[in-house]
Amino acid sequence: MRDIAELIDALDAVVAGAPGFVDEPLVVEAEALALQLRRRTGYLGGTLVLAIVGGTGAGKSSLLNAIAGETVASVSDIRPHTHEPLAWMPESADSGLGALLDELDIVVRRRHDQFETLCIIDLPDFDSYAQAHREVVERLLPHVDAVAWLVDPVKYADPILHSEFLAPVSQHAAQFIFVMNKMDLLPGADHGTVIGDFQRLLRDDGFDDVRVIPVAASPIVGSPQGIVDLTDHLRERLTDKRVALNKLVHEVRDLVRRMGRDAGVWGGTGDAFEREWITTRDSVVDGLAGPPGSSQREDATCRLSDFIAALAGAAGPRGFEVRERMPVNVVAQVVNDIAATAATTSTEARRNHLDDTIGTPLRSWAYGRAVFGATVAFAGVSAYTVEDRLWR
Ligand SMILES: Nc1nc2c(ncn2[C@@H]2O[C@H](COP(=O)(O)OP(=O)(O)OP(=O)(O)O)[C@@H](O)[C@H]2O)c(=O)[nH]1
Ligand SMILES: [Mg+2]
Repeated sequence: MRDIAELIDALDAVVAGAPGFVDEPLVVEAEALALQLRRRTGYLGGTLVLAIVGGTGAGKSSLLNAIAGETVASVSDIRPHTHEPLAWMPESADSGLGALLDELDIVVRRRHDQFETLCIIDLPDFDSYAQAHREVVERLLPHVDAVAWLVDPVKYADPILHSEFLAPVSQHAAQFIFVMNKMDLLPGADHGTVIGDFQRLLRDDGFDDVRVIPVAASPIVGSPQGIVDLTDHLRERLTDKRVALNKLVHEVRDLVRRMGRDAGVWGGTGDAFEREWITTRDSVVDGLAGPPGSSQREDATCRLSDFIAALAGAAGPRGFEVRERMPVNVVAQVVNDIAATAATTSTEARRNHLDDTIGTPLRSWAYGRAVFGATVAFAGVSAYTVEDRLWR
């Protein structure tokens, strides 16, 4: 179990195996939860995946380098520069992250051990303002946790940027982080005005209460500025993400537990069945060979009904299913038949008869439940594992 995607698979397996074992409303609830988990946008794992997007020359590669504290991505004055997307990913990332990058066709990957829960994707400039630009972002949105939209103090107000790219994706506002780079090009006194103006334009685009983080990823003079504010913000987002995922994992665990309880699979019906049944069957057949009315026969009958009662008891709320499969009159009929033929048939034949009439139907019930029990147990263990990894 490496990440939440696998937990969802485990939940799906429980949902698939549940009909017939679990009450319908619980199955419906589990289906809805699995769907909710699958529809959740963002990367389903304990790492925050951030894509940096923005026009060519905004400083996307420079920003990644500033966060990394070293040159990870190549930077140039020649536009456009980055031609291939690049992922800066934790050394210890879960396997799901590699699968995500495969899915996004991101081949260039730089490993790091600095910020072990952060993966940053530096994207090439997509021929600014072409339809393709927005499509790339829209394709990314369901897979990444956040998109950092990078602008600079010169181009932030470009009407096409707002009408063509930002306004159409404003329904995803929660996933966006706006970063204004190259703040060193502005006099300090103008910082507030320019940031405020950008925020106003974003509000008009449909991004309410949006925060703009000012940075200078590669200032002409001095070292990068504002990077700590940005990384602090990313850490907060990661915490929020983990809390939200944790809540979902808890819901999965609780639901799986309720399904297991409803199905009676915690009672351990299954593996013990064979051993118990063989002993019961043989002693019942032997006992029923005793003389009519003898205590031997009575004991044998009791042993058989005790076996059925124990199975029903272990199934908890589903015990009635055992009674339905094996009504008292059917059991009485089988007992009579075996007793009546004791003198004329072999022990083997009578054992086979008891197997066919009582053992086999109960066995299929108990084994089906045991298989479902294993599925439930796997999902339960998966939920614990994911929770553990989420906070590690
Ligand atoms: N003055 C100043 N220049 C910066 C800053 N950040 C980046 N630059 C410069 O802006 C230019 C473009 O930077 P890149 O990081 O290559 O920009 P990019 O967005 O990755 O560009 P593409 O790969 O073409 O999409 C480079 O010359 C950087 O040195 C900054 O904070 N201040
Ligand atoms: Mg670049």
